[in-house]
Amino acid sequence: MTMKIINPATETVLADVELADVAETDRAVERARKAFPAWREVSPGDRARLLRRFADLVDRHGEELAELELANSGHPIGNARWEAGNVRDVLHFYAGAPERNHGKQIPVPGGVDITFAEPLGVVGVIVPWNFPMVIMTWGAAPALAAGNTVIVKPAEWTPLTALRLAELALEAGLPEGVLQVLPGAGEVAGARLVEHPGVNKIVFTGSTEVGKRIAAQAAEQVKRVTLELGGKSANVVFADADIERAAATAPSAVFDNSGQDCCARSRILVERPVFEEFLDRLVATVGGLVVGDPRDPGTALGPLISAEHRDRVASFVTGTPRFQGTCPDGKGFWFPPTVLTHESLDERAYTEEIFGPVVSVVPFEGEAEAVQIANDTRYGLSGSIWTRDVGRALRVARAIEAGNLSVNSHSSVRYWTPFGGFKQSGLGRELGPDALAAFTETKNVFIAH
Ligand code: TXE
Repeated sequence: MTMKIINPATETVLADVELADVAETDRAVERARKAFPAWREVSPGDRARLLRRFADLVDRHGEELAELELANSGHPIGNARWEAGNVRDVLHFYAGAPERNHGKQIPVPGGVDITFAEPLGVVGVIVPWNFPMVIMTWGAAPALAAGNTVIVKPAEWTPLTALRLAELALEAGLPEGVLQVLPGAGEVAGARLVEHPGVNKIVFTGSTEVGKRIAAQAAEQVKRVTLELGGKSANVVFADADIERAAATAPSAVFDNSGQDCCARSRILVERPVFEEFLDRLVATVGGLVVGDPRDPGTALGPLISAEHRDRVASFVTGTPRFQGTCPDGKGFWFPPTVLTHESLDERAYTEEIFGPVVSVVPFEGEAEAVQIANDTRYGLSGSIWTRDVGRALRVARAIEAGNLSVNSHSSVRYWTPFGGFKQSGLGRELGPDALAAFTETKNVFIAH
């Protein structure tokens, strides 16, 4: 079976991509298993060099990768360039790991006790369509650095940058079978990777619903999983904050990538005395956002990934929005940036992850209520706190149940710091030095004198 890959801004067909069936998935696992013993024995220096060479090739082909992502995913060119740079940086960061992935020697009586960090074997990385090359690399780079072989299953809609990265990996000299990209349907190739006993770990980024199913299936074999799931993060603005800056930056925190971002701060909680002022400023900023051709450097929002997704996003906007911007007519899966206020916090648009350019703005009274509303969700991925009071910033940051918080900023992704969710937003952490531990098994060996 093949799948037509569509440019979401123009609806033109970019490619026909073959989808792997169960037999092809099994062959990929066999290749990965075969490549594993030699890959784990590659000396740390050589493994580091290969990953650096891969990173250098990504750097050299950065513009090409950015343009490919722009075409396949509709990301504005500036964002797509950032993504290509992030892939390079993450590869460089983990290229530094093999030479530093030391075990431990712990003093014990009667002998020597050594702790090894062993690679797991074959790692399946199941990737969503919102940041295809970035999320692939967050899983693949530390897994490879730790000595595992990797099979990436990109999302059905967005396999093109992943396939190009696989070619660059081969060109860099990674041995055949060490990094494979296997386009396929989630329920076929994805599900097979999860159930295949030859796959030792699954890294999954996607919806909470599929993530739960994967965790349950993996549990049957006690297969290791890392899960990055949905979010409905809060951006909490206190009355003492720099309101002008908070309102000017809030839109990018939710509308970046047209809201198709698990870290999107899609609930803005504003302290009552500044609620109206904040809302007016927010609407003014949102009104100035350009939605359109992703090739234009002035574009803030590109299209959504597909017609189905656009219709799903639209289904959340039922009443009259407080504000709705404009977007192109005609071809392309467009949706305008939309600001909602709510009569009741039980409304679906407020409680569920929309994954589109729609933001809810809600008033609160005082610190305790801010924390209560922020935590009143099954999710816990990210969030922002705006205040000039350092004590309050720390109290609220400690009280919010989320993995990545920022104070007077919306920055939550740096490749050298840990990233991941509380509650139903995920399990385990990616990025940073700790991610390596997610791709190794600790083994302790005692040798008697
Ligand atoms: O995700 P899926 P979808 C959220 C967001 C979005 C919603 C649906 O709210 O609107 O999920 O998106 C593969 N076994 N996020 O339907 O289905 C699938 O092929 C194994 C948040 O696209 O979870 C794809 O590669 N794999 C999120 C990947 O899982 C399976 C990013 C994600 O697809 C599978 C994306 C199965 N049974 C969506 N079923 C985030 N955390 O950023 C599907 N897949």
